Amino acid sequence: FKVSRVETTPFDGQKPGTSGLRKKVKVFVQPHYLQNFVQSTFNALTAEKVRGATLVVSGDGRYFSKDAIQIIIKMAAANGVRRVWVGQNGLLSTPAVSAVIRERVGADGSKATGAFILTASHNPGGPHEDFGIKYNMENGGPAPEGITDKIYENTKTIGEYLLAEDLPDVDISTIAVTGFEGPEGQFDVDVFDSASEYVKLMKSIFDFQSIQKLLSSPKFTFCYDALHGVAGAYAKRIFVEELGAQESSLLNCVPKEDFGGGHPDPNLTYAKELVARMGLAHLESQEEPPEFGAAADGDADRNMILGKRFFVTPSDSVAIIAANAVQSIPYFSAGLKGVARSMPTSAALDVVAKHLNLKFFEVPTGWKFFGNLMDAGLCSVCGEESFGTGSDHIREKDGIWAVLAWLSILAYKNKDNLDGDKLVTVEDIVREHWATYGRHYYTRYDYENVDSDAAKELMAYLVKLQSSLDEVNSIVKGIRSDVADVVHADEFEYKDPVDGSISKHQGWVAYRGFFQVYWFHEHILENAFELYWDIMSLGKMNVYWFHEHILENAFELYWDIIMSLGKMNVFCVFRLSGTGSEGATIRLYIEQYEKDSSKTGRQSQEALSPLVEVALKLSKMQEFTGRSAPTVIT
Ligand code: VG1
Ligand code: CO
Repeated sequence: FKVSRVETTPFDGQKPGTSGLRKKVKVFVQPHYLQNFVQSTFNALTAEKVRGATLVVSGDGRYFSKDAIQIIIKMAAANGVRRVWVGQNGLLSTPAVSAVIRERVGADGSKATGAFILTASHNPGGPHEDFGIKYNMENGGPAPEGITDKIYENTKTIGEYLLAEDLPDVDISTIAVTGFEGPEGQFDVDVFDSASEYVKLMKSIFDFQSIQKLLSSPKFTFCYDALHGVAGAYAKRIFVEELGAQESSLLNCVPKEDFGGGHPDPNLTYAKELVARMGLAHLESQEEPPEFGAAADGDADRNMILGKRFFVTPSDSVAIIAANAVQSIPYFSAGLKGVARSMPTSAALDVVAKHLNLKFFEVPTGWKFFGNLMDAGLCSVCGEESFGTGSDHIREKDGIWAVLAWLSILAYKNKDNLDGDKLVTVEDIVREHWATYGRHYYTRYDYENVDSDAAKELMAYLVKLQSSLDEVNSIVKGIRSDVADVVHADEFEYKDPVDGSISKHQGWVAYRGFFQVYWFHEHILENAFELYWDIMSLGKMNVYWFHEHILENAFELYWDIIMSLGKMNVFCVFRLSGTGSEGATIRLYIEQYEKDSSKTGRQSQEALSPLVEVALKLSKMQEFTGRSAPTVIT
């Protein structure tokens, strides 16, 4: 093949968001649009990551993926890439891409140094819906902000891209290696089985035999919904072929370009069929629901865990996995290196970290921030409130891994009980967890596709409010007298403890009940006040690291503060989504810790309604957005 230089001009708005560039398909199909982004990525990487390198290119199979793969192959060839690895039919889940980068060795001994993942994750697909692309690094994780910023800068000035125009389209439906001769030598496209690497990795982490025993017990019933995303390709291999589940326990497990017209987001709103099957919807005639149900998003990195007529919040899920990992999952038998969560995720994990004396980190939203901690050996299990859970086996969240983790816990808790009268259920495990650690009532309200300017104004209004807490509290008291004062509010800022990079404006957080803590600690430690303000100035959690060096007992003190009131007693968080493709999405996260085990059994919407009411009125949600209700509640 020959290499052509194609002239182009920049497009506005090619800034990667929380997880890559996501836009409507009609935007991506414009001539040069995808090409500009791909070339800008090549130009942002060091030469050895491109010339002579091995790249993975695949995704969740959504509409436009097949065309995009052929374009990227031709551009990779022209840019001097040596090999492109493609999952059969262009399918690889996001966690499988991460596993392939880290684990796969080509027939000639080659290893991949990066990947283009073609997905818009939980966003719908099809000609009128979303497409997306993101770049992952040699550790298998999403490109850090340093790289995504560079990519964005490049998109603003790009004038040409390289293309092997005469390279024929490669058949990606058949497993084979196809070689081509280019001006700089050989170029190969290696189409391989999408699942085998990933299945091998899962088998090395979990005790498949004990899970198989659980799944074959007549008392245990199971159901998995892939929402027509790429998870289907893995679910059949793992749950049915490896673990012996019935085929009929798989729902929507045939990957489709448009996800069957659905919204491939595993939550109580969009995973309708599963929710009904699990007895969580009010249907007239209802068969006995399965004991365990789970769903995945389009690219299979998210998970929703359900018990019979029971919803497990993602924030609880990661805490429960962390609390039980060492006993139940062979990969963790030597202990956890540490745990981490994103800022809006509830503090359920913090409490487990304290009890088990584990290193703990709080990072901004988005999986890229966990990678550094894992590479530095500081974190084994981590999660986000947005149905993302995972571990250091790869550098992405992992939907099927989370299901296998839960099945492992269930298998462990029932290991001597499979013939008994009653199995320990998902609900039993969660309630027992609350009884031990207390419960973090939690909810998230999403206002999707609101006017972008209105969303920015709302956030700016909140930032302005944070400097006049008296005003905030008079508003709060005017709404509900039973809600405690807000004692501090700020924008979350993160300093990466490994590379020192700083991420600002990561969401607006309001805290309650702080002064109590201060007064309490004043009596314990003279410099508590100082320390307390230092903690504030750095934004909650990553303080631990910092203060360890300043004050020996900072860690203890810090935990006392957290434990006495629960995560510095966060009340609400507002942030703007970075994954939407149209307008803006405002997310409101509400949390309340309840230590008293006699009070942990309430309905969460009811328990949180005073806080929700205050947060909505305080932010003037309806005034700014014109919305009287959220699009989705989780
Ligand atoms: C959302 C979630 C975030 C998650 C991100 C990518 O981002 O809130 O926790 O990491 O999606 O997940 P945002 O900026 O829209 O809130 V996925 O499965 O879409 O790759
Ligand atoms: Co996803």
